[in-house]
Amino acid sequence: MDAAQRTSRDGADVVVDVVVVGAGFAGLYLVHRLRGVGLSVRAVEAGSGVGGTWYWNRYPGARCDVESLEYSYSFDEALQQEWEWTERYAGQPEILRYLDHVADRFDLRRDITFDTRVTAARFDEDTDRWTVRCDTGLGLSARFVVMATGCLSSTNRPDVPGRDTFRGGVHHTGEWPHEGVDLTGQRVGVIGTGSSAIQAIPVIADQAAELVVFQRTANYSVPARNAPLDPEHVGRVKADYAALRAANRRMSAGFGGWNPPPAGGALEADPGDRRRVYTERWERGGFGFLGGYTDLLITPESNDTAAEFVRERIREIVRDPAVAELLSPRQVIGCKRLCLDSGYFETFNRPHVRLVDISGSGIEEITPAGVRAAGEEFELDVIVFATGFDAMTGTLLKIDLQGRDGRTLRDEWAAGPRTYLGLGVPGLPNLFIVTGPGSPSVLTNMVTSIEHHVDWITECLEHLRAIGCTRIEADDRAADAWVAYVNSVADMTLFPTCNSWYLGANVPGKPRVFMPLPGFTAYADRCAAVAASGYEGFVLGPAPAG
Ligand code: NA7
Repeated sequence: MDAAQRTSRDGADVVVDVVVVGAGFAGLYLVHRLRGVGLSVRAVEAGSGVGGTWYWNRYPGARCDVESLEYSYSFDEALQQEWEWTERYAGQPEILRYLDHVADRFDLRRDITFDTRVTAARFDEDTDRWTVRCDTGLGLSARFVVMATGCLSSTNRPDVPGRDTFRGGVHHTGEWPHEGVDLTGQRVGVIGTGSSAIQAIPVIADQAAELVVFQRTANYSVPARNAPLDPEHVGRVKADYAALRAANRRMSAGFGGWNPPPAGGALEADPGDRRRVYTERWERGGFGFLGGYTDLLITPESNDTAAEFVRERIREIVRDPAVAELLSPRQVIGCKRLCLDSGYFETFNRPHVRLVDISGSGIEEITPAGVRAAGEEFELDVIVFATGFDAMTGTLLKIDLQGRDGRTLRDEWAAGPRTYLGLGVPGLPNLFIVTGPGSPSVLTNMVTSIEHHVDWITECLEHLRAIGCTRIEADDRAADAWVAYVNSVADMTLFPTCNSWYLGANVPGKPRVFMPLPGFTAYADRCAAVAASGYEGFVLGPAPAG
């Protein structure tokens, strides 16, 4: 039965089987997939269009750091054959065009409500249904809610003294004005040197009269070597696209199935061979740099061989030795997400670009005229906050989610996110999270993880329908065991050794918990085993009486 034909429940404007929150890569595929198995679905999206991350992140130079032939849906052979990516790494406008195309091609927009933000949802134990409330007053009733809210969708705007006194323009990379910002001839300050800043800085430097970069922590970056795609390479991939997708699903990060395999442990190789491996991978560009050896994220001494190789390249590229030294990261390489760049370090050789070390006392103050830092005042016309996101949990916790017995997500996660498989939360029945904390998520090619989760959730809902169940909930003990497992895996790696957003360390007061689970393949096998066992670790409930 079509959603619109149903009688309203509890005064809800929309009554469906499933409410999906968000219309990015995950939300779009959910609408398509759930519809395909005969479930009625409504997606609610805060933006005026589809795209999620790629709708909001329009800063200069915004580009994906996973190759376009891999960072794309695999669920439809005709789609992946017909879409023509132009570059090795797609820029934001091209990815948004792709997602618009997907929305049109599969007629998804008719089941998406735009310009509407979900503010609250409450589970009714008598009916096993959620009531969902939105900022526009829209109310929805659904058996299931799927949070396709993205991992990097709540911006982190540090509470710097005087932040609102600045007379010029202030923009965050993650909420960049859609009409663009003309930085020609402007004095621009960029706060932050994460992935967004590293992509934006060379492009901003081309436009600005002066560029001041405020760096709290130096970051590793390897060349992207972005270029137009070679038609022969595309032809070879498309001749057997399924093989690449299958190979990627057996990779621990869900991509890179075409890269040469690692050459064993880094310390087992002699220094000459190691240098050759790093040089080849540096020249090829991309994340494959960290795939040279198996132990780079396990053994500190191995990691340091790769880290030192990058520091050498920085010293080679940057002419001023003092600036090169400041740009040279000291933490474990790969501990914070590795960045890919197009001329980042080279930009600091330009006479109008200045690097300011704020590792000591941070940004001291924002004044009407600019920024005070490192004991100096910098007069600026525009300040760019490239300060990242309240990652993985921020957006979920902004929504007032209340499950059974008054249990709320905010209470459940007060000490850090607690999920089972990253998919379900105890106390919140019939609610699923796509690429949630406790799943490989941001450590992988997001599209691989999204497709995996959407398929798993869809098959789960089909199963519940087949056996006549109206309720599924992650078991408390299963969630505790899962959190312990995620921590134990993370503790085997070097990930917990630095202040990354994976740990929530970038947001003051956020519980310090390593949120994603390293290793896509083992995780996918575990999810398959859980499904095959009849959803072990979840409690399945019968239909409520009446
Ligand atoms: P990131 O990677 O979180 O980077 C944010 C940057 O902003 C980073 O250099 C931070 O320094 C810096 N930062 C954050 N807060 C402050 C304050 N208060 N003062 C000064 N500097 C600050 O976000 P991005 O948007 O670049 O990238 C996010 C992901 O998007 C990326 O990993 C890819 O997956 C795509 P810090 O290192 O914390 O000292």
